[in-house]
Amino acid sequence: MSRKENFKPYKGPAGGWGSAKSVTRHMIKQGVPSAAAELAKQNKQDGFMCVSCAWAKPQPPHPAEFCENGAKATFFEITHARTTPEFFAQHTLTELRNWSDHDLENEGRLTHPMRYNRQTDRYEAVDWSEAIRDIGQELIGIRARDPKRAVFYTSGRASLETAYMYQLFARIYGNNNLPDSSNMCHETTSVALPESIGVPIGTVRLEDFEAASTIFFFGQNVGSNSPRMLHQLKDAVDRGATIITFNPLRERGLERFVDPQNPVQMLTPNETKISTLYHQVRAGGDIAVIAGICKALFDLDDKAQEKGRPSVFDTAFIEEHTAGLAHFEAYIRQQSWADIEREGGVSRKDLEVVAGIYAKAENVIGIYGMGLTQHKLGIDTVQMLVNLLLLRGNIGKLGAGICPVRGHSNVQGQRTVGIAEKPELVPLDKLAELYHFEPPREKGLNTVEACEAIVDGDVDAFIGLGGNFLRAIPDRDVMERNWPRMRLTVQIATKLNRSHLFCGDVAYLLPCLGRIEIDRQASGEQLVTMEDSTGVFHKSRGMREPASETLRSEPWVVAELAKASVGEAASVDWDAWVADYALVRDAIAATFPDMFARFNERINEPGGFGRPIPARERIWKTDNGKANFKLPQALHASFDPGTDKNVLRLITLRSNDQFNTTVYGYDDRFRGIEGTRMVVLMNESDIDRFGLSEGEVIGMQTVADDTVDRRMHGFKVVRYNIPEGCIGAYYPEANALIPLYQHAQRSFVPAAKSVPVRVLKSGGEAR
Ligand SMILES: Nc1nc2c(c(=O)[nH]1)N[C@H]1C(S)=C(S)[C@@H](COP(=O)(O)OP(=O)(O)OC[C@H]3O[C@@H](n4cnc5c(=O)[nH]c(N)nc54)[C@H](O)[C@@H]3O)O[C@H]1N2
Ligand SMILES: Nc1nc2c(c(=O)[nH]1)N[C@H]1C(S)=C(S)[C@@H](COP(=O)(O)OP(=O)(O)OC[C@H]3O[C@@H](n4cnc5c(=O)[nH]c(N)nc54)[C@H](O)[C@@H]3O)O[C@H]1N2
Ligand SMILES: [Mo]
Repeated sequence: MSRKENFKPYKGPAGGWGSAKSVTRHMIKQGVPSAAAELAKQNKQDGFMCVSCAWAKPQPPHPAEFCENGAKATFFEITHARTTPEFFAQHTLTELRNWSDHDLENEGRLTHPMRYNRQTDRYEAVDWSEAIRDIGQELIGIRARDPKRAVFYTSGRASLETAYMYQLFARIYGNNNLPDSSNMCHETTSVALPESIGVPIGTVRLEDFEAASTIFFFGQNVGSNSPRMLHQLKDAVDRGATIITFNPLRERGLERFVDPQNPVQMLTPNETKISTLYHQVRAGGDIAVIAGICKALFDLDDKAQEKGRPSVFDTAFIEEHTAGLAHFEAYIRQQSWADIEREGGVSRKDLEVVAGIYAKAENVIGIYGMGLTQHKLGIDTVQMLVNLLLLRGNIGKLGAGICPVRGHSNVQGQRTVGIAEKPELVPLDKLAELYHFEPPREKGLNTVEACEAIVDGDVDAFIGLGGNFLRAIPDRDVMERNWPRMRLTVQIATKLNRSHLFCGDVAYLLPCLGRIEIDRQASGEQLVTMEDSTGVFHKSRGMREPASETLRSEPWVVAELAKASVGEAASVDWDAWVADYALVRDAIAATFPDMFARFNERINEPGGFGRPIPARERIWKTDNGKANFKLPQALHASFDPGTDKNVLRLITLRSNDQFNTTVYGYDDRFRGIEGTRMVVLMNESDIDRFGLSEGEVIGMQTVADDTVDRRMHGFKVVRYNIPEGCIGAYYPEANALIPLYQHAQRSFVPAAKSVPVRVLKSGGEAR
């Protein structure tokens, strides 16, 4: 398919008519011109929760509580297109491996359970009963050899009910090998925040946005990835709040917004300017930037002391609630401005202005995303942001707090109900008591470790509950080569993707219902539940007829696989659970009574119900019972020490036309890139320095410590406003460049936001 390519800066705001036009185009493309009924129910109490991002759902909702990208996600899921057994009869997997991510998923919804036939290199339709029996037998064989040789992956879309059943299945099987998409995402948060403030999740709720006077925005692209938050930001700005953004790219959603649902704003030239100050930090430079703000605060405080004025710090809060300030102060005072400016790429003067604003701000929220978590020192970076908030008591009061913006719609909730490779996070004794089996106590594999184990030949079975594992992980080429060495691969999915094109000896592709579809079981139509980014649980009820009669629900598939492989190993009434999901919710409540007591009753409250977040009440569930100031190990968070000027920091990015590996189209409107995703965004001075020209096609080679040669070709140079020494390319296209071992320390989140690379001219020599 040839597309018109175009690169020119986008002049419009986020939202606005561009958004309205894009929504209409995608609705027509997916053959669902009458999707208005679905959109009206999106993120509503009596409707379904959006399958796109996890942002909070306000109560009462806006009349239309969906955004451009949420609408695209809905159309893409309720599409009229179908990927049928006839389709698979026509195409070998070898052939399909030449298809793009977009073209694979654009074939539409999967309709039948399929088994791979290696002789014909094709998927062939199979009965559910046969598929389940065969997979069950394989799993029994592998379990007899060693139950630790199976991996149970989850992508963050599955409901709380499915996730609870799935983790129980894995544990009865005999391992904690429950890697999750959050291992590539906010696991950094889940390690950093407990050490600092004693909770694994953010402390901010929607009401805090109404009382915040200043909002820090670090490394999150709100206009593309959580656009509904623009409503809260616009309201905050309209009220006079200051938003200060740190991002290497000038992301349009953080600059200007026109509410596409506000007729007055749509018809008049009124845009809301979102960020008051916008600083283009170097990739991996946030520790330095925050250290600079803190340093300026200590200077301001010195001056206040000299003049006998009150401290700029919340000394009462620090005294009563925190530990480690003295060390932190000593560390900050030691850092030189020269180092801070070099590593962060933001000037002392600019950071002093930020510190001046912060010193006067009453209530401050710190928001962040993948720009902080996906670095070698991601944990240190998140903890630095917490340090900054703690200095002025900005955790545990109205209008303030830390706000990690989660990705998938239920990724946070899956962790809450037991999808975790870390056994200490799960009440295993409770599971033992409820289901009469001995849960495994040994730590399981996270995503990076699962990949390493597959490469080492230590995994026999991979079960994927949604997602596109092979496309989302680092070191794609290495992983695709090693994948077929497994005995059994099972993918439970709604749409065909590249992960389904690599098969173990025995391989199945099992199609399931999506969340927007009606889920009918013995006791009637079912609802499911999820947790949003702010720790609030919501119910979700499907409303559309299933894409095919042959689809089964995720709880059904999980229950059948469990029955066929470990049916006798514990006392779980899988059939009763599938017949009535309310019983699964009762089981969740019995397992996690602090969070889910009276689950079935409370889930009907308008707006759902929130889980307890002790740090919100200034109760610190840390080892020492305090909120802790933590010292970073270095001022830059990257693997690249930044000394060789020919090594660039590659940021892998999402466009405005994708949800992770699901590529809706090729237009990244906000960045002015149309018709292609194979681009590399470069600063003008780097283009000149390397003797390149705009539009030239180049390659990249990773600077790595091992012997694997990671290089990719075919990226078109686009002149872009990005700091010198930093370049951008799209995820997942560039993932073959990321080494598996380049992950955040301790959280194992792949360091996808500053991959050290060299530029290769088309001939191949490195520059
Ligand atoms: N429409 C849509 N919505 C989505 C998704 C999607 O793909 N499409 N994905 C979902 C998922 S799973 C997730 S996790 C979230 C992801 O949402 P985000 O957290 O927004 O993730 P990214 O788009 O990967 O990049 C975040 C931003 O970090 C900036 N950045 C890169 N490096 C640095 C750095 O070193 N410092 C700073 N300060 N900034 C940096 C980038 O320029 C970019 O603007 O969105 C979720 N929502
Ligand atoms: N370089 C780089 N790599 C990254 C990132 C990055 O920023 N840069 N981001 C990382 C992050 S934050 C994440 S979360 C991961 C994402 O990794 P994954 O969660 O594994 O990937 P997705 O692209 O979200 O998965 C899409 C597939 O999910 C299936 N699916 C969709 N809906 C359903 C459903 O309801 N049920 C089932 N069973 N299947 C469904 C469809 O088949 C679809 O093809 O990628 C990570 N990888
Ligand atoms: Mo994510």
